[in-house]
Amino acid sequence: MSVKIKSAKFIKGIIGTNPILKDSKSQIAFVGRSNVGKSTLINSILERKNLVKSSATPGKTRQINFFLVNDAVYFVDLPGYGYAKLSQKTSEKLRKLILWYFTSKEAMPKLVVLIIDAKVGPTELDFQMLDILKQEGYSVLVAANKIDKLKKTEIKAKIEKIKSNFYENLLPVSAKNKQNVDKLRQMIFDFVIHK
Ligand SMILES: Nc1nc2c(ncn2[C@@H]2O[C@H](COP(=O)(O)OP(=O)(O)OP(=O)(O)O)[C@@H](O)[C@H]2O)c(=O)[nH]1
Ligand SMILES: [Mg+2]
Repeated sequence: MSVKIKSAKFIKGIIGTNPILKDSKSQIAFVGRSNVGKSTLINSILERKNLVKSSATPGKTRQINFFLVNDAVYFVDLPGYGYAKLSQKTSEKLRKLILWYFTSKEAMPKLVVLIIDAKVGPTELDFQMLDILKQEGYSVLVAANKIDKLKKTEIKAKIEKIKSNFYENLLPVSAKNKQNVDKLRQMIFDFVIHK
């Protein structure tokens, strides 16, 4: 049966240890390079236009934001990594915050959706992120976003290449034109329900 989003609301943004992490509800984490479309993709999955603030200026998400979906699971929007224009101090802070979320054993998301740019392909920082997620033993699903930027004829080859070089469990999507977003939503909820 297909999932319906009955409710989705912002609960809080955290920058360190917090009681919400002890909540029994599962967390689905969304992580990726700054500007890759994490916030836009969450809005598309949740069928909300502006629940999560997305922006043309990268580096805007500075906290780990928790959204409660169907009163059952948290969607967790993390700050992006790798945005060169932030001050050294700010980008180091964000890097540590992301690392803390995945390695402190306080959060332990049930599923991590690692978002990469389908046109750019996986970057060095994406490889590093994937290594950390694997080391920590998380279940990972990679979403290759912005496929609307690729020519129809090049999508297949590009995606196959990313699958073999980077990660097999990958779904090409477009948060902008909603391509495969229903499928991604379904994969996420099937995972939460069955695991
Ligand atoms: N063409 C295209 N643009 C997209 C897509 N998804 C997001 N964008 C655009 O990419 C830019 C960044 O989107 P965000 O959702 O704010 O990206 P983010 O990953 O949350 O960025 P940070 O919070 O800075 O880490 C915005 O201008 C979006 O409109 C997509 O599927 N296709
Ligand atoms: Mg964002």
